Amino acid sequence: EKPEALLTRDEIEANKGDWAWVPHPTLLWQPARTVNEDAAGTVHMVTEAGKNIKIPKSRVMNGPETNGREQKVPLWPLHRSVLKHLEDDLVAADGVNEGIISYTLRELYENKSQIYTWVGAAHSVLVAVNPYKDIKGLYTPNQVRDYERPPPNKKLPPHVFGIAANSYNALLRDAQNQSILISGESGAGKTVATKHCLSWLADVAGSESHVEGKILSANPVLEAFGNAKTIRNNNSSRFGKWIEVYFDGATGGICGASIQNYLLERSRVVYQQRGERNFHIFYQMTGDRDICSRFDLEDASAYQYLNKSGVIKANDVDDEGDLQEVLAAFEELEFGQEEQEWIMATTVAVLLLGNVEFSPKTQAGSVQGSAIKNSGPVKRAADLLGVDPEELDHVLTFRSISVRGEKSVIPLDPTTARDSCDSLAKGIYSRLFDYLVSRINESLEGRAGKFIGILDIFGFEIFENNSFEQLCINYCNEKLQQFFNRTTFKEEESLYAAEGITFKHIEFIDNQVVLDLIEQKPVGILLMLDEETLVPEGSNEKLMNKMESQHQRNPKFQVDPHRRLNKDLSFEVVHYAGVVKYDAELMMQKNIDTLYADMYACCQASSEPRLAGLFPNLGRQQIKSVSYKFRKQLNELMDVLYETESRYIRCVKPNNDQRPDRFETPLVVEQLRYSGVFEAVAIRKQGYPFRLSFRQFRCRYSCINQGHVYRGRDDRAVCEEIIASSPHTFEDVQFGRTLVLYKAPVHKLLTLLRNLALESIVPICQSVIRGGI
Ligand code: AOV
Ligand code: MG
Repeated sequence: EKPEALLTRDEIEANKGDWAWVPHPTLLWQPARTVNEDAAGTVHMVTEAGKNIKIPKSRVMNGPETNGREQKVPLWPLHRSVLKHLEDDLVAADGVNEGIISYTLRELYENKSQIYTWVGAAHSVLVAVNPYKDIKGLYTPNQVRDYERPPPNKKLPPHVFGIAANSYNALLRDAQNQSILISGESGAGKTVATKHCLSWLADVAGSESHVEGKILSANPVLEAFGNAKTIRNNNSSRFGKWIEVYFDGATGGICGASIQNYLLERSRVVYQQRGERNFHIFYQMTGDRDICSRFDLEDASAYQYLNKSGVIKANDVDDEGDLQEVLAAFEELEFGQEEQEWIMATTVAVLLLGNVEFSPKTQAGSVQGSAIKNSGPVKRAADLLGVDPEELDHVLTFRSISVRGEKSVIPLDPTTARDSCDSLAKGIYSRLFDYLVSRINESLEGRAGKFIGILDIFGFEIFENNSFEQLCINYCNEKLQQFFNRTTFKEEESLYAAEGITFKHIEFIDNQVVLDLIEQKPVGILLMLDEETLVPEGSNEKLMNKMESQHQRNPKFQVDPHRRLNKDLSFEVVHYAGVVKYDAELMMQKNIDTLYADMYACCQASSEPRLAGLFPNLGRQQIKSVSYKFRKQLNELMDVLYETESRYIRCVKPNNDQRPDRFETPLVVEQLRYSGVFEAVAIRKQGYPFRLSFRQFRCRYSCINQGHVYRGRDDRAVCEEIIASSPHTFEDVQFGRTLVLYKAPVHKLLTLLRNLALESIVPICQSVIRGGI
């Protein structure tokens, strides 16, 4: 460990006056020093850059340290010296507040290209800032090896490999299942982090059967069918996933894996916002000559599902190269030739459904349903799907309904026919995606032994318009946040118990109230939605009224008092990460996952057994809503998670333009709030966030008692003496079984004393630090 840059005595002199974080227009916070306070109650301060500023005393609040949600702008105290040596660990930084945390991340990112930082000494929470560029030497085989076998005397920097390595070591040591929860906004780097974890595990653990190669091959397939260019990310995952990698307890090798997928964004098949694309696979296929001739495909611009958003070629997306990867992955995963053919044929059929045109059929002057204008796409799609073309034509233009047991057939007008054609396309595509996942799972050799699970799932979302999808996503994030808080706090308490020290019960924010609002039986929002979806006369408006009367006294649920007058169907939920306004306008429609019975039956009767298999016989009660299915999946996931030891990667994106070397502090701080980093730090801060082994403490701080000779003595005794013999009073230092534990004020004083000591004895101390004590 190299000695840190030190303050000179002059600098320390110049630092007289209390330092604090004060607001800054673009950086959010900047360090400034108090010069004096006038009689009118104004505090005069000087910023680091030498600028004079004045702040009304009423805005100067010294502490308390916040969880980042304080509305009033406090001045957080700091000592200037702490900025001179930035910590790898946000909890070890002086104090925990937006100022020091954003300053640390920004400095590390901009000046050292260091994108990873720990939150807490346990190295179970990692913040990763997306660099949007390749950082040389960060993921080399040497790096892989370092985290596998840390070289003695080398302190490894925070790294995504560190998270993977800690999980793997804990799995082997404790024979306990492990989890890595990766979160962050769209484009923050979750999927890249997932790949780094998987590739580290594949490299280090390996396997006898080479199953790790298959695990890595699953990715190109899932990304081709489940990722798309969005305005936020050129390779955005439009589904969530949980991957369990299984290990052989005896050899430590990988022996299998399984993947669970969540909430594919099926609406993208038929519609994309301007500037976005459909799923990658469509462009990969329409861009390949061989595939085009085999399936009689045209250029992407010929398809309605691809030519409406204005983008066909996406930057940084190599459709041709990626297709080759997909084909190679199919081979690796042992998908048969004929099976691959079927997957492509089904994908083409989906595209063709988008090109079916409906024209109105009039009878006696009024529209009486519709007729298909162009028979080409329907015939071709029917052929590819293995269904009867006339039957397909019929289910696209008519719907049978039963009224009091009487069956009848009603014609669909062109708009309704178009919509139901879209829902067929979405229904087939999303089932195809499920098929791919389950086939990949078959190929990954199933479950045996202990696992490391990796969750790559959508982070908290607040958009201008939020609907059913955001409600599901944010509900999921509430669940994960609760898990995070509960386990972080439990981990803290159990460490103190293991060290045998006394501590106060740790307080933490539990978001059960919001969770109840969403999921409690029978009146949680999602349950009321399901209920309304089931009743024949249900409507979004009735749902809104019911929710309002049910939850009007719930502080986490808010509606505009004038909403009925304005025919406004929106409500707000106070989430842990902020208030989100949801639009109930289309909630019911979005919650229904069933195709019209005729369409379902048509697909079920397909001569293609694989397609027919995607449409199994359903009992009536089995027809479940999207929300039902997601809640069930999520609760199963939570049950699994609570049985694991968990680690977290909080991915952060530094700007909204996917650009390197641009760190926008307010954007970063907002994401840290959403991801609960401040909360984690706050929980850890309540206890003893600073903890060093006796040996580490001794090496670091023996220099503060100059003249004392500790050679040949027990580490613990030396630590106790360092504290006891200092002329300063250290409040609240605890000596546990293996660690010295203390709080921020002690850390601050120790750092200051060490800096002063090192300054006067730098030459001696440097050699001491290098050689170890
Ligand atoms: P996401 O998974 O969090 O978004 P990705 O993992 O796809 O985000 O990352 C987005 C892009 O950021 C990648 O395509 C890379 O170009 C870049 N990137 C991310 N991490 C790194 C890294 N460690 N080094 C270099 N570049 C990186 V979404 O799936 O949209 O929520 O739904
Ligand atoms: Mg992703």
